[in-house]
Amino acid sequence: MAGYNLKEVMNKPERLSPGHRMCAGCGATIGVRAVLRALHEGDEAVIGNATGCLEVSSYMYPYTAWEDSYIHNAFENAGATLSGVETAYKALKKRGKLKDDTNYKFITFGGDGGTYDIGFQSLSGAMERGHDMVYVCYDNGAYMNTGIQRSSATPQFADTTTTPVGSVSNGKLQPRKDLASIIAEHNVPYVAQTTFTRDFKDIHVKSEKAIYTEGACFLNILAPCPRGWRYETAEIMKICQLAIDTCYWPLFEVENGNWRLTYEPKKKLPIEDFLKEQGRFKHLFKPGNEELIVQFQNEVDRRWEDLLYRCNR
Ligand SMILES: Cc1ncc(C[n+]2csc(CCOP(=O)(O)OP(=O)(O)O)c2C)c(N)n1
Ligand code: SF4
Ligand SMILES: [Mg+2]
Repeated sequence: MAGYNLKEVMNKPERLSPGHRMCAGCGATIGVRAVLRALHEGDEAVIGNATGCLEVSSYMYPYTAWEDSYIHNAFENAGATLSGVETAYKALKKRGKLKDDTNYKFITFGGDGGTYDIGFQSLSGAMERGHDMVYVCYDNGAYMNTGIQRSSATPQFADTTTTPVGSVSNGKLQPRKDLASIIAEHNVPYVAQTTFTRDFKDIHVKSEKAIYTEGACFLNILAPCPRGWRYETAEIMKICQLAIDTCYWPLFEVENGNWRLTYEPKKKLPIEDFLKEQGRFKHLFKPGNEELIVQFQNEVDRRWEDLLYRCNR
């Protein structure tokens, strides 16, 4: 984006105010604040939020950290709730029943459990119907709020409370679902995968595109959870950089069916560099488990090659 200025973007008024009860350094809140900074001055948002850490900790009636209108909905229906609100807004506007001409944007946030798994049908329906809204998944790779249970976003071999590592188990059996690709197959105008880079430009540009592209748009944000991933809170930026430099979490966008890489590491790092920073993968580094890391690497490579092919590289 021409003219991106980190200082200017960071100095915009906060739309998720401090004082919420998320853990320090939680990727979910960093993601929400980054997305909402892409709203243009004067525009307002209606926020939908599936149950999860974000909702439980930012909105405890009668208290709220949200500066915009906010609807907490059940796990299953974040997509349906906001698509209904967006349709009602359009209908009222058409009938001239809105008092002012404020421009409203419709943004839903859901965790990976609420998005990849339980709310998947609702998300898929909203995307397929083409509502003018953005669905943002903050993917921390497990059901964190209820005690770190595995979801279909959890990476293979991760130690979670429902895939506990021990004498008979090496953690989760299956590799993670590739949700961004699945949503891209809905023929929506904009899908992107992002996380936190040093200058936050990637997430800012993609959020702005998603919010201001007409139609149903989807953002998938890798949002590390220091508690569930077991790393030192202050290391979040290092973790995100390793996620993209190992190609575990490639940065890409799909605009009207055209796939594009938005970051290509100068040197693709081995997956160990990402895994070794996190307690949930500690067992992979025990003697005798080398083959598991090879398996993880092979899956990362296979998906990366597939992405390069889609991007005509
Ligand atoms: C239908 C239903 N099942 C289970 C729950 C309990 N529950 C509340 S939050 C949560 C975890 C949410 O996980 P995720 O969507 O990944 O968000 P995170 O907590 O990781 O932010 C669960 C299982 C619920 N509220 N509703
Ligand atoms: S448990 Fe994880 S996702 Fe939940 S608030 Fe804490 S850091 Fe964030
Ligand atoms: Mg989660």
